[in-house]
Amino acid sequence: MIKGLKIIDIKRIPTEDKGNLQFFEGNRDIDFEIKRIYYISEVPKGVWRGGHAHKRLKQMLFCPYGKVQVKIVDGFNEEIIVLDTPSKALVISAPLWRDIYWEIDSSVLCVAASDYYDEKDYIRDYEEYLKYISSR
Ligand code: T46
Repeated sequence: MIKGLKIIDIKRIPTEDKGNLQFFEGNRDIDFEIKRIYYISEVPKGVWRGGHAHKRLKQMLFCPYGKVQVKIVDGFNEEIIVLDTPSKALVISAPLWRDIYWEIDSSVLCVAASDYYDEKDYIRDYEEYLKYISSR
């Protein structure tokens, strides 16, 4: 797996005939404090989002409903992680380029992030990203 990526199992508490409750805690299940939660919904099947990297932000991505494909690139290697169960999460803790593909209509992508929104933390141009990682 590309350095800076980790897959984790989100804890699940089943209740007979009443579904599951799942949870994770910042600084316990993931190694950062959670300052922001955001989620992406109502995306039609076949759409790509993302197309950027973050310089410092750490994130945990999970898909409680539906199926998305997360394509991660570190400038040399590529890895595809499929999020298709509410129990699977992808933790990204390095400046990695990502593209996300919606495999099922209206899949919900949720993100727990280590910091507040800051557009200056984004690199949205791939050539600029390659320069950024080679200068580190
Ligand atoms: C990521 C992937 C998985 C805000 O104003 N506040 C926010 O907290 C966020 C996350 C976004 N925005 C604004 C910035 C743009 O004007 O919402 C607009 C759409 O954001 P963006 O084009 O970056 O959306 P995605 O789906 O390409 O990327 C998002 C996150 O931005 C990014 O951190 O890793 O989801």
